[in-house]
Amino acid sequence: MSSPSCEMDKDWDTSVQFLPASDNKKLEKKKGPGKVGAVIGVVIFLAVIALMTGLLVWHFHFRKDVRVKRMYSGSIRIINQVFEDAYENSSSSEFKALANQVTSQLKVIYSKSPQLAKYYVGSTVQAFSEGSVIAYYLSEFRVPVGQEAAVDNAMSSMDKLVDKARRSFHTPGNALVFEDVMSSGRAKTQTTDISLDTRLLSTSFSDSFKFSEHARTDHIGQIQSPGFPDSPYPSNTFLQWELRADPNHVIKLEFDTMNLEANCKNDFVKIYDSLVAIERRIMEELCGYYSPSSPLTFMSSGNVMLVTMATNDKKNYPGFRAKVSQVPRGSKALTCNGHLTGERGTFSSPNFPNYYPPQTRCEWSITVDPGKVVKVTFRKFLLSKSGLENSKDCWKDYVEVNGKKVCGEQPDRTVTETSKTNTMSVVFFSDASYVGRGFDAEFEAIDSNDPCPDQFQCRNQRCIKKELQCDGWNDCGEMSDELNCKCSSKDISCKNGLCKPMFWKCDGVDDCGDGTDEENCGCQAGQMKCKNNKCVSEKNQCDGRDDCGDGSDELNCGRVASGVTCTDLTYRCKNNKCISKVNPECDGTRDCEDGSDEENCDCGRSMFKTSRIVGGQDADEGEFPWQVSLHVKNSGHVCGASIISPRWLVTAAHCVQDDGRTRSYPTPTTTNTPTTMNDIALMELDGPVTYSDHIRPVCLPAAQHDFPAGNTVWITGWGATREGGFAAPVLQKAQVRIINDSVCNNLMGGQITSRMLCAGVLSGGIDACQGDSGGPLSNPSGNRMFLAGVVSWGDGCARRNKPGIYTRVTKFRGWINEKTGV
Ligand code: 4AZ
Repeated sequence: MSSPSCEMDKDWDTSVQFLPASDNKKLEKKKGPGKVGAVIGVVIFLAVIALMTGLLVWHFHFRKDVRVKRMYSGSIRIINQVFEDAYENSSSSEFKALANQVTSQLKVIYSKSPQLAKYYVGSTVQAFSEGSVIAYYLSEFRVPVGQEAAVDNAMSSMDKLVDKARRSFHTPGNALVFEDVMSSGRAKTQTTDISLDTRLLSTSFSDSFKFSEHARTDHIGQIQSPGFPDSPYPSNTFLQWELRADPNHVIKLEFDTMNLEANCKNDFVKIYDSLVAIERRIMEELCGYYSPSSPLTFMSSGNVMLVTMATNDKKNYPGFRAKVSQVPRGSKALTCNGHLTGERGTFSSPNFPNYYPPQTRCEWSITVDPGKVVKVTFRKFLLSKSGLENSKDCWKDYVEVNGKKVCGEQPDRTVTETSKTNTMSVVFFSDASYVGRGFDAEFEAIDSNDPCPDQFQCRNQRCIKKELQCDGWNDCGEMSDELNCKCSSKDISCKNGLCKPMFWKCDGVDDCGDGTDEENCGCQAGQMKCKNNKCVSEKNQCDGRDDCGDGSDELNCGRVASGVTCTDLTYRCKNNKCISKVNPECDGTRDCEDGSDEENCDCGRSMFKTSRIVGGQDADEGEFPWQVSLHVKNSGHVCGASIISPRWLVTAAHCVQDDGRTRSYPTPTTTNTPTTMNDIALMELDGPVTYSDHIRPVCLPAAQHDFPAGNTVWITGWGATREGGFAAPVLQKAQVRIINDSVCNNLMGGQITSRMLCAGVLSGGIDACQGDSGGPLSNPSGNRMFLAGVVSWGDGCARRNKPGIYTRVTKFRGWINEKTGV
């Protein structure tokens, strides 16, 4: 192999150029140096020297002074002071006197570290709380660029500095005695930035406010964002709420509304298990929308809590409101240790299904009859997701069963453990930051020789009904129930060894994964299949005659035939002539003579390039700009809808019917009694919306628009993320496929009409759910999205063999046009 330098030599050889003789003369001419040339040379030389000197002076003299502001927050326990009520008021003389003492002692502490002493600017005490007295402070440093890590390190060993200062003090009699120092220094395992949230440092807030609330036993306090509920919260503002409880109590913070901008980079609320914003003590960061029907309650570990809110540009969101109360330490909601016995039982993390408090350890010991073993199944497992990068280590919050740690969020009933003896211990641990909703578990005594009586045992120890083995569905979650199967006569034997239900054969979707179920579907060699399932000779295709009887053999024939006979499948131009192209509208090609297929095409596009729903993921901001959240006063989000024009929305009829429970619905234009039949409604807005990057209409399909089975479509919404579950705070998106009408009708017990459209993933797990109703089923076509359906109903959510049912928009295209002009 040749080395790079050899190759370069070779290149050099080939690139040498010899000047022609005429140029030689020119060179000789230039060679004659004039005086002017010499002067210019000297001037340039001096200029270069001066420039370099300047650079060196700047580098050594000034550059070292380029410093960055670094803020650290911390708390310190003062054990030789007794808390006084006046310490809660930062303008009291008692507060000021103690704060002065703390800051001057902090200065001494920082002077014990060379790195800190050099760059220290000053400290301010933010608050005090009981216990004996805890001081919460902010310290500012001006650190030369490049020295940040050294200062972070020094800060992370604050406790050692406090010791050093204590030992070397000529301690005056009245000096404060510090213990439990906690600065926002970097813990060894911590990966987040240790100084304050950089969003706070980079934003210039035009206003900042601080509020205090002391919870009392016989009183429920309330905090809320400014203006709530009558006006949107202010822009470019930083707010803090200091919450305190009596000694030996913890704080319960219960949000009844949380409705902020969806992007946490812009507006956010943070909850801390401290009185200062120490990132190591953050419990949760909230933004976006939380349904009032899903509980959002937090508990502190001590008797203080801090809520902060930061907003940037004006965006008009309502904000939040929360109740503040105190709960005695050791009360029933918080105790979690226990000895459990019996044949079966349940237990859950403290405060479930609400957020568990930080810094909690619980241990349950379960004992069943001798000779039996214990099996624990976690029905819900929702531990904090933070720190999951190293999920194997579970170094933050975890559950430990028989010495095996599990952490993060896990699907329902997928975490199960069986003991080897008749006892089992379960430990729950939450560390100092980030909390989750916790877990809910059941245990039972089982016979170790027959762990799944009359059932099939999966490799992951789950027990499933015997009938579910080899039925084409992945019931175990790891496919062990679908391996080594002999398919029954009711099944398709896929070449790859899987068995799939026979009704999936020839439905236009590759269910086996290897195409077996879509082979030999109907027509003989040399024939084509019409849309109405008739077989006609391939020679009849595009011969100008309707051989199928539904015109499907004359569609998409290369050149667009204009003025063809109009059928249910042809597109009708404005001039009433029909064309043979399938879905010609807004595809960028003018197909109608009058160009009407390309009119009104400013729709169905998001302005951003981007790469509740059950089984979905967060949508990007502006990805589905036609998605609307319909709110009912005091109940928040109830349904989805889609923008079709500046004045009109399409939603589901059942979203706007007044059933007596939910009041104040706007009067809609519905087609009929709003049941699952004709489940579509139009809503006219008071005034037109202004389109923006985040607000745009979806394309309405022509009445003849074809959405064939197998097409991939998007479902979006803020509905429940599992059947019977909670609404999603961030718009969810998921991809599903359109399902063949007759397959769907069989699956849904004959309830499907031609005005409905089915979409889903038949193996279950992805679907629209409660709260998604009225929202769009968006079908991508070219670079636009068309509104194929309106979320309508289903048999539960994401159940296998139970697709979601949508109102088929094409069937209502004429009605929509008649009512709205769109
Ligand atoms: C509902 O209740 C609902 N799985 C919407 C869609 C589906 C089920 C229920 C489809 O709004």
